[in-house]
Amino acid sequence: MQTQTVKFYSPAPSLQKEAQRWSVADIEALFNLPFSDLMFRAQQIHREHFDPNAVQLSTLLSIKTGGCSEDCGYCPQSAFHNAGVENKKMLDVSEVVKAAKAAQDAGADRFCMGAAWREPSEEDMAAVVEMVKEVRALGMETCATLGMLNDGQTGQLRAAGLDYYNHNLDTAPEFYGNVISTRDYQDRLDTLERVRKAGMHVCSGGIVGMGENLTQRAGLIAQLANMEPYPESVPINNLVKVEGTPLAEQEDIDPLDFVRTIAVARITMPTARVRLSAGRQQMSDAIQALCFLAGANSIFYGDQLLTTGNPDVGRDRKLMDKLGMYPFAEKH
Ligand code: SAM
Ligand code: DTB
Ligand code: SF4
Repeated sequence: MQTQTVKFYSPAPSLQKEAQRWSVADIEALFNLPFSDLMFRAQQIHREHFDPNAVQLSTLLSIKTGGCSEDCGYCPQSAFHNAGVENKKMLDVSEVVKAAKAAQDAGADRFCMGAAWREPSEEDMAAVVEMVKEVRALGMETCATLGMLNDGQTGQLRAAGLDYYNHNLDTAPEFYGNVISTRDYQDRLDTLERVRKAGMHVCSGGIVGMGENLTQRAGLIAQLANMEPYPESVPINNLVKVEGTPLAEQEDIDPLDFVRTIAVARITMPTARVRLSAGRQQMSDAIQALCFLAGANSIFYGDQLLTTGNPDVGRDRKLMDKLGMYPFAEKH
């Protein structure tokens, strides 16, 4: 299946309603609603903006794995930790295109290329630009997550046809220092602003279950929801605990608190694609179903995230069938 034009599946920023500023207290109050009330509000808002049974499918590929110079406490690819991830050189463009075609054949509409870099070098950029051009030529939406970018780099990626740039805020500003010390929160906000200025869609979210308290979880959502405009894609990751990382022994959060985070993201960012992201392999079908009910309408699709596992295509197809859900791109 090859198409020439690439459709944007997320509403353009101009379609987002007037900005609403959310205080952390407002968001905490949402988290504290009775579960059924929270779910009902999230469903109402979800149905105003989206087909509630359609799910957008993004496939991830790690184009450069391991040996990263940052010290992010959750990440198996950091050179500061010993998570047993083998350092690999960057994939060839042909390998990336092959993986993208396979993802497209399996039904994915967006292909996200991830690299374990603090920021890309000039040489890295030349290869990534080629990858973006070729993946886009397949008729897929393109996304990349390469670390911090300067203005020249955002321009290069936009010119190559990059649709989305993923750069997560990860957590609230107040909790950030507990997890990462090699770059600060403002660096992340600056990169996101450059991405936006260059005309690309923003994909930004975070991780729950790193030991943050409820106010800090609300603080992450407030940061995202108060961006003007807020991100078109919001990945909500449940921490994948990898042995050898500082967060390996972190206590699991109650799965219903994860569902609540999805619902609060949906309510505060009504037109965003809220992605039920890392952590699905460890999640029951029932909790995933609740996440969809809470307004999640996107997943990572394919048996691998970057270095850790994800449900395979067969399991996800079965889950979608069981729930009467379908890939967004197949019906729209
Ligand atoms: N190196 C680039 C960066 O950090 O921006 C891009 C890749 S990095 C792996 C992308 C995101 O993956 C991180 O910001 C984090 O939110 C998420 N991530 C990494 N390890 C994770 C884990 N163990 N569990 C959940 N999410 C994780
Ligand atoms: C995002 O928010 N989650 C993805 C993607 N963006 C790049 C990454 C999850 C990584 C999970 C750990 C791993 O597989 O290495
Ligand atoms: Fe490097 Fe990204 Fe992992 Fe941080 S999250 S250690 S920047 S790959």
